[in-house]
Amino acid sequence: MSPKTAQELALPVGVTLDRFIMLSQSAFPYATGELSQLLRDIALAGKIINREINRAGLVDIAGGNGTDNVQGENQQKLDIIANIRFIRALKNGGEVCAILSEEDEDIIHTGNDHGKYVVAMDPLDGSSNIDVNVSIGTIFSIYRRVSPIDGPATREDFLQGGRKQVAAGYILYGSSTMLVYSTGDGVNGFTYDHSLGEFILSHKNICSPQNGTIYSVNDGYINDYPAFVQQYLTKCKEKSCTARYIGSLVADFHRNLLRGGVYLYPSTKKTPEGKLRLLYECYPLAFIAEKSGGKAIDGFGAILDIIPTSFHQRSPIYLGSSTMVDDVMKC
Ligand code: FDP
Repeated sequence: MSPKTAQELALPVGVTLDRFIMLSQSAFPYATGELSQLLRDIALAGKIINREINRAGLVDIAGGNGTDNVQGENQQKLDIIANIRFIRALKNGGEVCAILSEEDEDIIHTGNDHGKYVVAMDPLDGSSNIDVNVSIGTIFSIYRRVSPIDGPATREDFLQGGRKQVAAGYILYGSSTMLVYSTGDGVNGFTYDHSLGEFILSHKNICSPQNGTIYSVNDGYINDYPAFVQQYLTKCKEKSCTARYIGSLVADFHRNLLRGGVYLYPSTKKTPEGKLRLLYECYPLAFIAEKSGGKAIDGFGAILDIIPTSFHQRSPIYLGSSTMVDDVMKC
């Protein structure tokens, strides 16, 4: 066996998230560093939640808490923990004046009225998968506030519309933990290295495949879907496309983003407005989809063009590879 070179013995670790954020910021001479700090705060919260999730089977933090959230859904203990962890990290960071969370009815004021940003988030998405050790995620969306600095944040800060997001992303707690985000200029993915406690750039400039073969939908509700969706799904089956549905939005979206595919959550008879929440599920993932070259629609037009009217409003969504989303639209 030939001896390894010094380079082979000590392979570079790669670019850490911190370094990447710093390098990206230096490309904008007038950047103040506040958005950079905010992204670091989100990464920190993600690391803490990752730790909690990893020991969920060992300590009493798995399972339902016996309470309902604002949507009337059963809260899992980890939903509550993730919510608290995120709010605390964003409050301590100081850049965010207010937060909107899936778990809370109204705006959460952080007390940092000088903060320029507001964050809408789903701290732990796919909660029905927590107990069975299946991938779950965090989704976040960042806006520059429109209300005057040094006063309290207002509804308008959160109801600006998806095109006004300055950054968005998700953290996937899967076979490895990944942070994927965009500040509008490309989409980048970072894998968490537990031993270093750092997110390392692993997926540079992610480009959504233009087409794919995967369709992700809850097939059990097919009879409740609108006719055009039933028609599209019949076509997928005729073409022997691959059905993949984890039932965890971040995981399903992430797989399709890397492999090529479409995720569908249409309106149903039970949920005529769709199930997924516009502000902290649809907008951020639509932002990532578009910035990576994919598409996201509600069946009529782009998700990002929907004018929001309330914090917890829902929307049908079809998102992923552009050709596949176009095909849904054609139906
Ligand atoms: P969950 O209810 O487990 O939180 O956002 C809600 C969500 O999960 C998505 O993550 C997931 O894609 C979808 O709902 C699953 O809904 P169905 O069980 O109705 O398919």
